[in-house]
Amino acid sequence: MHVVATAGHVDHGKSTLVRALTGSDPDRLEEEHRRGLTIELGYCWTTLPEVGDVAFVDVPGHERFIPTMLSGIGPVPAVLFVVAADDPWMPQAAEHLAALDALGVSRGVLVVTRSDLADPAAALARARAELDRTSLRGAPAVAVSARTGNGLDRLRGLLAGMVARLPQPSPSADVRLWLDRCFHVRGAGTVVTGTLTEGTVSVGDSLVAGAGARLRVRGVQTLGRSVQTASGVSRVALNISGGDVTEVGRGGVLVSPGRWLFTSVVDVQLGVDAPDRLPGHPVLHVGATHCGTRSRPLGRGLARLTLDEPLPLRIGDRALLRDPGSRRLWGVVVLDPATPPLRRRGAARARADQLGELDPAAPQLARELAVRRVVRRSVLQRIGVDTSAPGDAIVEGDWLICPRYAEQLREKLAHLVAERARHTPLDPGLPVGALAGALDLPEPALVAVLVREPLLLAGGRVTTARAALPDRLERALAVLEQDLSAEPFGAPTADRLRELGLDTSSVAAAVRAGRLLRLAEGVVLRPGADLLAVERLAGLRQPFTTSEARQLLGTTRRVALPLLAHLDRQGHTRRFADDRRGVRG
Ligand SMILES: Nc1nc2c(ncn2[C@@H]2O[C@H](COP(=O)(O)OP(=O)(O)O)[C@@H](O)[C@H]2O)c(=O)[nH]1
Ligand SMILES: [Mg+2]
Repeated sequence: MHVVATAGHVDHGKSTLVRALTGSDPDRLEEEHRRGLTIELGYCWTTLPEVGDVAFVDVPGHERFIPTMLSGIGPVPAVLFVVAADDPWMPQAAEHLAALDALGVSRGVLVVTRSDLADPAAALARARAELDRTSLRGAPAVAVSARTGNGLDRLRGLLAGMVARLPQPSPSADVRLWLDRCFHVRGAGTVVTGTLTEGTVSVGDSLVAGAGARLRVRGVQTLGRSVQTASGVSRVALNISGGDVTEVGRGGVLVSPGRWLFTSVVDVQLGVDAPDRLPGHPVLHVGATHCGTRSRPLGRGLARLTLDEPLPLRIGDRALLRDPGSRRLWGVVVLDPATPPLRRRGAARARADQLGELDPAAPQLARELAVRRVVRRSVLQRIGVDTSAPGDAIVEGDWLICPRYAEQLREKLAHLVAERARHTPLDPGLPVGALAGALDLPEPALVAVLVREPLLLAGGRVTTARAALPDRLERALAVLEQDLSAEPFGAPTADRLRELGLDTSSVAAAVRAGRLLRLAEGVVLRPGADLLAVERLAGLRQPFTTSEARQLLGTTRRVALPLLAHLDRQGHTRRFADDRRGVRG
């Protein structure tokens, strides 16, 4: 299916043209008939040879219904621009065209209708000139009469040609359905309608409205027929149920669960036609909805908008800002729906520099990371960044760190740890939690993943492996290491430690620095001795007794008992009820 919206001044013949093309009346309301005026959006459809179903969203042309008109064209990328042959170029034609231009709508057909009433040449020339100044430049044009039917076949041909060239949306895309109508049907419950631009909705699906409200799709209709499933582009009517169904209404939005970020603060690029001084409270029109905003200029055609209500927005979304007072409107493109706060002086200027690096048409992970530095992968996905190929980014759980920023963090980390070692050589190293705070990282695990030689992580602290210990301690450790390389499980006795000048606090410092492995009070081996023990014990007949282990490792019970207990704790060995053990794996 294809969906095309109408546009043009009131009374220029839009609804009549849709009726002539489809055979049904887009004006459904009694009031619309009485006043001869479209008030609500109307929907009709027809079938064109070669291209299939084409649905029309017929919009009101009257100046009072501009928000409704914008909700009609918001999600629809193609337009039937209608002007009357017997009338001059009119204000709402200009206003509609400005809106289409601001939204970047480039697919359309220009129709000069009512051409049985006047020669269409002048109206055509004027409209042509107006369209050629906008995103609709070069749109094909035709003169018709809805009354006599003249030109309608040619119009059908142009329409078919236009919709055949529309991009094919992906049926697997995340669903975001802007609701343009909502009503209650006796027996069925709540029904909402909208233009599904991409993705697929099926009976039984869960959808989310706003922050958290979960709904179930009980029925799907498209073009008046009940279907199991509908994919964009489609006009759909959904019968929905669920606890929060009363929260849903016209101007609402239904989205795939977990795939969208509802945001209240967005940074946007302003169209070239934006006024130098933005009004403080422009109205944002996006999809089929609109909401109040507060605007803050960031400089160079960029602004931060704070929305009155959170909306599911993605990078690259096109929207309109409108000043209801002056009726001016201009386009915006969403650059960032997951913004950092601007607290410090000069933050807005720095932010503008960052935003200048981003490409809303094709967001790239590397650039997004360069700007955001540390960000959740799930957030990037929700705002429309493909994170499937993280490249040389640092990945830790859901977090991604920009590789260049990671280098800066590593330098800072090394500096902090070196400073600490200089100030308190007997108690070097810093806990990862404190380092996360100092480096402004959201989680200690992100510190751990940055640790690289010569730093090392031991017992939740980051230390420097060598050099950080005082010379006296280094010399003692060198002797001890020699002892232990000859007898890896011959832990030094209390006498030997005393002889080397290694008191309790020196031993503790060496353990913290990762230079000794502590098994129990006063029982230390070289780091890695535990893994060496596992390797040797695996060669024993399993399970083995404590005494078999002690003999194999050539050590005493003073060492063997805490060593085996350590291996149990580390999960290398398993202890059975009879006190024998087996090596795991
Ligand atoms: N003679 C003639 N009248 C038309 C034609 N198209 C529309 N009209 C009349 O123009 C008036 C406005 O039409 P309508 O479709 O409601 O305009 P809309 O406000 O743009 O939807 C109605 O009285 C129509 O009957 C046409 O091709 N020829
Ligand atoms: Mg109408």
